[in-house]
Amino acid sequence: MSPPDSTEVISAGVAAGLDAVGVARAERFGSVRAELVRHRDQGLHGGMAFTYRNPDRSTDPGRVVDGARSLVVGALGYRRPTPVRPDRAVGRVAAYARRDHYGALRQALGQVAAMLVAAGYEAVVVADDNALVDREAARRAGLGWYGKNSNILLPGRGSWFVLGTVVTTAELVPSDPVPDQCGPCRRCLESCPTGAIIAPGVVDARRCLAWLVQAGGDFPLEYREALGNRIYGCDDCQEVCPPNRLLEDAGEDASVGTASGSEEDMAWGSVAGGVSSGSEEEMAWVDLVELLGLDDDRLMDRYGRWYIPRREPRYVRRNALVALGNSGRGDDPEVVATVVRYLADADPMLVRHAVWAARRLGVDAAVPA
Ligand code: B12
Ligand code: SF4
Ligand code: SF4
Repeated sequence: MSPPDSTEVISAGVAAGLDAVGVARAERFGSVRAELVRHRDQGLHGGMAFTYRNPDRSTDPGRVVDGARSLVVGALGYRRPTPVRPDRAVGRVAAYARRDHYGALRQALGQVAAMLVAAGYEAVVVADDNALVDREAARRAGLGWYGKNSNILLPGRGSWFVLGTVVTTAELVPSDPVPDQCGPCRRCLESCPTGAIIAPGVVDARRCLAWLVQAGGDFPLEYREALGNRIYGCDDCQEVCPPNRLLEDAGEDASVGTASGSEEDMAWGSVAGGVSSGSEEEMAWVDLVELLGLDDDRLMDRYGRWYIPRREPRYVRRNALVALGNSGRGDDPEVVATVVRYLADADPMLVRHAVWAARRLGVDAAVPA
């Protein structure tokens, strides 16, 4: 079999719709394994499983493909401008969760894997599936550097990218690493609404809103106000980040828009595979009264691709009730009627969040004594 050329493989990734592609040796991620164990020992993982479940496995590409020699790592840009907030009680969805960008990413990486398989090598795609720490693969493949908010930033293009890898037995020439470019900036640490970035590069998941909306149980009382109108994900530490802001202020998106799509799609980044439903406004801003009126099936049809504990729709409702409480719309009869309905819900957890929302909205009279 003829040895594959890194340049050809990278070009194939770009042709498949990826916005950046790099190559790394498939060595163990030794220091990351130690970080995972340290985070877990100190409780910073907040009970998450994901890559923490088995640090030996998620830091060893050889566990994905026996005899792995190289990683081909791809980044796909997902950021589009957040539409103006509608003038009603709405919940905000973080940019990465508005459409199925992971599906699009896997599809593009799948084309790279198919090319390697056709050349006689083994090649397996891993992306956001906990088999490998994706950011470390991206750092090693020279796609970017670890920001102090722990995201990988691509030089000149910022962090609005999802990341994934093809683990392969092919021997490829590795890309050069990217040096740190945060410099003295500390904006993400200073702007996190809950102080979750406890040191440069270290996120305490117990305080991180992006984790708390995905965690089971009651939403912690001390962070309910800080949750604001978010119902899934949190973008604050990326929105304040100067490399991201520079691009937005210039009216450009981080990605180059190589995939097919409408003119608007092209201008605001690639949506390879075009997996989307609903307008940008509907995907970014969810009408809370409407969401809280959906039955389980319809709710999961719309939001089932999110990470929801044990796939129980009650957790999406829990987040929506907190956001409704924070909406400041205690004078809107539909908002009040929704909260009152949940005060009598069969699920005690939702009743507790409805009580909190009623008090926060100043409609305490609705709460039974
Ligand atoms: C668990 C997880 C989470 C958890 C924990 C986040 C975290 N920081 O680990 C929660 C639910 C909070 C989360 C949130 C988000 N996530 Co997430 N998440 C993951 C997941 C499944 C594993 C991450 C992991 O293993 N972390 C392990 C810990 C130890 O690593 P770390 O915190 O990143 O720490 C590293 C650096 O800090 C660095 N480091 C160590 N010391 C120092 C010191 C300095 C000075 C610096 C600068 C760095 C540094 O080394 C550490 C080890 O690699 C990956 C998917 C995957 N399979 O890899 C996606 C992933 C990391 N998430 C992603 C995204 C998009 C997000 C959100 C932006 C989503 C959102 N808008 O809500 C937020 C960002 C929050 C944040 N600031 O990190 C993307 C990141 C893309 C990118 N460009 O970096 C990933 C890679 C998914 C993907 N495949 O695209 N996520
Ligand atoms: S995602 Fe939000 S809560 Fe988590 S570290 Fe970033 S700004 Fe803080
Ligand atoms: S806000 Fe500043 S410190 Fe934080 S990741 Fe961006 S450039 Fe780095």
